[in-house]
Amino acid sequence: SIPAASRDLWQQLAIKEFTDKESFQKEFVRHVETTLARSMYNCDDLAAYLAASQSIRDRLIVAWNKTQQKQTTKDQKRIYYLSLEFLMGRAMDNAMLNAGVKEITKSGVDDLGFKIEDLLEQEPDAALGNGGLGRLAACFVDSIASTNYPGWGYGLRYQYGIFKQQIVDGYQVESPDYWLAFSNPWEIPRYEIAVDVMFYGYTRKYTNDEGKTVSVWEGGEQVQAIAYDVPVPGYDTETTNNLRLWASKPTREFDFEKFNSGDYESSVSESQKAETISAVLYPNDNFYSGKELRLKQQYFWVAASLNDIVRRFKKSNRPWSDFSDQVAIQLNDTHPTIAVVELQRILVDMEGLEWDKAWDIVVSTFGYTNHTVLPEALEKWPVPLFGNLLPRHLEIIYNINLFFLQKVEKMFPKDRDMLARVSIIEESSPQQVRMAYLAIIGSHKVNGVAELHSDLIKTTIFKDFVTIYGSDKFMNVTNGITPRRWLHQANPKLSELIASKVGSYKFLKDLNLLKKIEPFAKDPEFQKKWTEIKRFNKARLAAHIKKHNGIDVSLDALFDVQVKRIHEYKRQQMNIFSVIHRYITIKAMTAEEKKEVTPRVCIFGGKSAPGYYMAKTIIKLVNSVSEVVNNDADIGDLLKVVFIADYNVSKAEVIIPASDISQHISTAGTEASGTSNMKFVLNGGLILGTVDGANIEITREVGEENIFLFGHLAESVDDLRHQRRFNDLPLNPDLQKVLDVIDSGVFGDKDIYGSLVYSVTGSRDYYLVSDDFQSYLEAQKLVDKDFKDQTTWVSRSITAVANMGFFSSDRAIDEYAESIWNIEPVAN
Ligand code: 475
Repeated sequence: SIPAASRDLWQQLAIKEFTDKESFQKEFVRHVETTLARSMYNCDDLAAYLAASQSIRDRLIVAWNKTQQKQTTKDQKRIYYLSLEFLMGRAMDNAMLNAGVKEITKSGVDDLGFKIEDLLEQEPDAALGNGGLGRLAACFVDSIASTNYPGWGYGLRYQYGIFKQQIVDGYQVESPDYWLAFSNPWEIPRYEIAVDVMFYGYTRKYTNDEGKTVSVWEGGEQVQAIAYDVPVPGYDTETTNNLRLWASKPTREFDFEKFNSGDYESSVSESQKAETISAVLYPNDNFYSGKELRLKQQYFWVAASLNDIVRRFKKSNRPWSDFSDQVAIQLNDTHPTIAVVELQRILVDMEGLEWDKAWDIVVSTFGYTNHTVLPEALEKWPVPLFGNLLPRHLEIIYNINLFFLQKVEKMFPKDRDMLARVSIIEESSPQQVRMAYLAIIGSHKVNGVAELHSDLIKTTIFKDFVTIYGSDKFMNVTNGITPRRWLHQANPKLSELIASKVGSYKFLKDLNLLKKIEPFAKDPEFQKKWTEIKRFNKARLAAHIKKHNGIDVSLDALFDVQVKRIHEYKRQQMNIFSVIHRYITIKAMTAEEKKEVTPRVCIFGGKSAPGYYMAKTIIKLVNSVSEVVNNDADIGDLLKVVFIADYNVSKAEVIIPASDISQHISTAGTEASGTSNMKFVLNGGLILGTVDGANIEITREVGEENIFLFGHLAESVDDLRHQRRFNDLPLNPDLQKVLDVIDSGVFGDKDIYGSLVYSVTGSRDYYLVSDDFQSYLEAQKLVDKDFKDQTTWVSRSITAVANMGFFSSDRAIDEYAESIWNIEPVAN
C-alpha cells in the first residue's frame, strides 16, 4: 500500500467520473485515439461502440472500487452466488441505464456522428448460459446490486458461450459463439489473482506432530484459475458489485518441468489441455450428461471460488466459528455441490478443524436451489469417474454419508429401504454419487423456484428428506425478473407511459408501484397510447422478421409467441400441431367463413441441445409448416408461421414486447417456474398457459379473467400417464387429423417426423399432448374470439401489468436475503 506521505497526492489525482456530455465526449475520443489507436477517419460503429463502452466501463470501475472499499470497511456478511451459467446478454445499455448516463451518452455520440442504437447493436451477447437457470442468475446479480446487498457472483469465463443457431433447409445447425473475438470491454482481467487447482492424484494418511491422523491429497495435475471481473452496476445506486469469472491456464511449474526435459511440444499440448477446461459451455438445458470434462469444470470453478472466499475471510482474523456469520453461499442447482465437500476439506484437512465443528460451519453456510424435477436433469456422477478425478473428495463424501446414515438409522431403526433410498451413494453398477442429496445434506435451506414446484419437490423427489429434516428446511422462493432490463430497456415507450401515471420511474425499483396504473385500465386515452406502443413494438419485430425470414406479417394480426429452449416437456410440438389444425381448418372454409377468422402470426424461437433428436425434429417441423403455410394463397394474412433463428437475450428484448399472446404450455408439474411468462405479462402480453410453475401465481396476481388457462392439473398427471401406459386409449380426434396430414407428406417426407408422431400416440405420450389437445384448442378459440374485442383486451393487458409487482427479482432477492442468507444491505 502507498506510503502515508504520498496519499494526499493520490487523493488529488483520483479519477473523476464523467458527469456531463462534454466530459463523456473527451473520454470517448481519448479511447478512440489511444486505447483503440484509431482516428476520426477510421472510426466505424464497432470502434465507436468499443470507445463508448470503455468510457462507461471506466466509470463503473470507479463506482466498483468505492463499493468494494465500503463493503470491506463495513465488513458485513456477504452472499456468494455460485452459478455455472450467467446469461447476461448485452452490457452497454444496462450500464448506461443503471449508472444514469444514458442521455449524456446518447447525445454525446450523436454530436460525434453516431447513432447510439447502432453502437448498441455492435455488442455480442454474453451468452454464458442455456436458458432459465442462467438468465435467473443474471437477473439476480442485477437485483443484488440494485438493492445494495454485498454480494458476488462466481462463474466460468467460457471462451464459447451457447452456440449460434442457424436454420439450414429447416434444420438447426450449430456454430461456435466467438463472443470474445473483438475484445471484451466489460471484463477486467486480474492476472495477479490466480489459484492453483488440482485434479487426479491420490490420498495418503499420516500422523502429524500432535498425534492426529490426517489425510493429504497429492500427486495430481495442476491447472491455474485466472480471475476476470465483470462489474455489475446497481440501478440508481452507487453500488457496483462483482461477477468473478474464472478462466483456466496451465501452471508455470508444469510447463517448466516439461520444457527443461526437452519436451517442448508436449509442454505446449499440456497447456492446451488446461485451457479446454473453461473453453466451452455445455449446451444442455434441463439435462444431465455425465462427461468428465463437465465435472472438471465444476471442481475447477468451485475450488477457485472457495479459495477466494476463504482467503477474504481469513484477512479479517476472525475465528472459524464466525465463518457463516460472514459468508453465505448459494448453490444455483447441483452444479456447484462439490463446494460442500471442498469447504469441509479446507476446514478439516488444511485448517485442522474437528470434523463436527467443520460440518456445522459448512451446513450453516450453504443454501441449495433446485430448478427442475425432471429425472433426466438430476446429476449423478459414477463413483469410479469421481474417485479418479477427486479421490479425497470421494472419501469425504463417504464420511458425510456415513454420519448422515447413522443419524437416519437412529431415527428410523431397521428401515433398510429408507437408508438405501436416501444414501448419497446409489447402489447401481457402477455406483453413483447423487448430487442433489449431497446438496440437501450440506445445506441449511433448500428451495424450489415457484410454489407448485416447491410443493412438488417436498412430496416427490425429496420426500424422504422432509421426513428426516422436517419441512422447515424446505421452502419456496418464487423467481423474479429485473424490471430494468425486461421493462425499461426492452420497452422504453411503455416504461415512459407508465412513468407518466406513476409520477416517476420509481416503479423500476419498487415494482408494486405499477398498481397505480390500474385505475386507467378502461381510460380511452390511456388505452389508445397503450395500443400504439404495442403496435410500435410489433412493427419493430415485423421488421426483424422481414429482414431475417423474408416474411411479411400484418400488424393487425394477433402475434402469438412461444420462445424458449426446445424441449418435449415444454410442448412446442403441441403448439405446431395446433397451428397445423388451424391451417387445415382455414383451408376448409368458405370465403364467408374466412371473414370471421382472427388473423395470427405464430412465432417460434429457441435452441435445441445439439444431441436432442426429438427437439431437432420439432424445429424442422415448424420450419416446414412455415414454408407451406406462408406460401399458400388460400391463407394469405390469416395465418403466418415464423421460426426466429438464434433466440437469445437480445432477441428476447425485441420479441417479448411485441406479443399479444405468449405460450407457456408445459405438461402440468414439469416447468419448475418459467420466467419468460413474467416478462411477457410485464410487457402487456397475455398468457395462454397450463396450470404449471409460476403461471399459477401469475394467475393469482393478475386475476383469472386476465389469463387463458387450459389442460389437466399436476395432480392428475400420474394417473393419466398410468392410464395411457396400460390402456389402449384413443387418440384425440383433432390430433389424429393433424398427424394424418403430417403423414400425407404435405410437410415433406413423413419419415422425418416418424418418431415425433410416434411419441404422442398410444402408450408413449409421456407429456400428455393427446390428453390436453382438446382443451388447448378450446382455449385457442377463446383467444381468437376475445382478441376481436380490443377494448376489453387492452384493459385486461393494463390490469395484468398493474398487478405484476410481485415478480420483480428485487423481491425474490429480499426473500433470499431475509430467510436464507441472513444478510443486510450496505447503507449508501
Ligand atoms: C427451469 N437447466 C425453469 C428456471 O429457476 C425455471 C439443468 C441441468 C443442466 C443444465 N441446465 C439446466 C435447468 O435446469 C433450468 O434452466 N431450469 C429452469 O430454471 C429458473 O424458471 O422452469 O426449467
